[in-house]
Amino acid sequence: MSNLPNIAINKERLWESLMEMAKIGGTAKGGNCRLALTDLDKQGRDLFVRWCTEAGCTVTVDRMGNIFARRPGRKPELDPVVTGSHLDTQPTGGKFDGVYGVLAGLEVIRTLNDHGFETDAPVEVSVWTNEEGSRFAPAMTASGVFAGVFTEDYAHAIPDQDGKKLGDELKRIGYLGDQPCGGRKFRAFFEAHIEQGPILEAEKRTIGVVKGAQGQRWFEVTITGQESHAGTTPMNRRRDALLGAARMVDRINAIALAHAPNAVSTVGVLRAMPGSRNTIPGSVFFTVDMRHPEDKALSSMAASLEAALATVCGEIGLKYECKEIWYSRPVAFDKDCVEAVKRAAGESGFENMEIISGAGHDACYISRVAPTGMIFVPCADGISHNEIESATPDDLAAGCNVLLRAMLERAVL
Ligand code: HGY
Ligand code: MN
Ligand code: MN
Repeated sequence: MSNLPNIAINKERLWESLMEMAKIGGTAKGGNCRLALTDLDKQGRDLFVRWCTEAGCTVTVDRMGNIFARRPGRKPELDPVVTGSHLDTQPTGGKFDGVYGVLAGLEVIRTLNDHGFETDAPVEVSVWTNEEGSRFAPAMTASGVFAGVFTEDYAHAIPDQDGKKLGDELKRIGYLGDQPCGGRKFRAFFEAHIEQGPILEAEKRTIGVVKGAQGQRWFEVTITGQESHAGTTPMNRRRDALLGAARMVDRINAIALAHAPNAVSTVGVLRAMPGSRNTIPGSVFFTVDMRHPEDKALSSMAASLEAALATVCGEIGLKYECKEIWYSRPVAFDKDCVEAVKRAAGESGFENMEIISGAGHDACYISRVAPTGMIFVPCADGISHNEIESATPDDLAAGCNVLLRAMLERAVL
C-alpha cells in the first residue's frame, strides 16, 4: 500500500524500555520474576500505564485487569487496531517473553507520535492478565475471558497455591477495572513475541510469520498410596505413591515420543507428601502439560495418559485421580493477517518463514473474536522460561518494524 508512511521505529528506545521494565522483578541471574498480580506485576503495570499516558494515550482497565492504551485515529467510530501481550512472567522467566510484545506496541505508538502521523482507525496497546498460568492456572485466563472461553466468575475464583483468589488479588493491586471484559470488536490484533524455540535461529530467519499455535491439555494428577515407616515396611508391603509418580513421569515422556515428531509433554510440578525422608510418601500431586499441533493426536495422548495411570497404579496398588484443568485447541490465525505480516516482513527486507507456535499466547484466544496475526523474532538458542532468555536489539527492532507496518496497513484506509 503506497499511502503508508515510510517510517521506522527507534531501536535504542525500544531496547531501553525493555531494560527499564526488566529492572522490576529482576533476578540475580539476569532474568525476571513478576508473577501475575503480585506487587512486582503491579509495579510493571504502573510503569507501562505511566509511559502510555506520557505518550498521550487514554488508558482503560477491564474487570480482568486487562489494560488498553488507546491512541485516537481520525475516525473514532472505527474499531481499533490492537497489539499487545503480557507483563506477567514465569518464576524464573526472562526479560522478553510477553514484555517484548507490550513494549513493541508502545514503541509503535511512540514512533507514530514522533512523526505526527494520524491513522484512520484508533490504535491500542494491550496488557493481558495472567497469560503464564504459573501462579494461577490455567494460562491465558484474561484473554480467555475476553474471548468468551471462561466466565469472569470462574477466572476471579481461581486460587493460587496459598488459596489467594485471582479476583481478590486484582482488587488488592488496584487493577480490578470498571470496564466489562470482552464484547469489544478489534479491526485486527497483532502480537509480537520471541519464538521461544530454536527454529528461526537455526534457519537464520529474522521474522517468523506465525500461521497458528499448537493445542494444549493440562492435567492435575494425585496418586494415593499409604504413608508408612521407611525402615520397618518390607518392600513387598509398600504402597509407595512416589514410586508410582516416578514411573508416570517416564510414561508421560514416552507418550510424547510415541506421538513424535510434533508431540511434547512435561511434568513441571511434583509434590510428595508428607515430604519426610523416613516416611514412605502416601500421596503425590503432579501436573501434566501435553501439546500437539493436531487435535486428534492430542486426544490420543490424553487417552494414553489415562491408560498409563491405570496400569502403573494397578501394579503398585495405588489409587489415582486425574483432572483435566485446561484444553486449548490448536489455532489457525486469520489468513489476511498472516499475509499482512508476511508482506510487511518482505517489504522491510527481513528473511522470514512461516511457523507454528509451540507456545500458547493471548493471540490464540483473541483469534476467536478478532482477525489475528503474530510476529516472531529469534531468541538465543531457542531458550525461554529461563533467566538466560535473550534476544538481540536488531531482531527485536526488526519485529517491531514489521508490527508497525502490519498495523498501519489495517489502521490506514
Ligand atoms: O506455556 C506457554 O505456552 C506460554 O508461555 N504461557
Ligand atoms: Mn508469552
Ligand atoms: Mn511464557
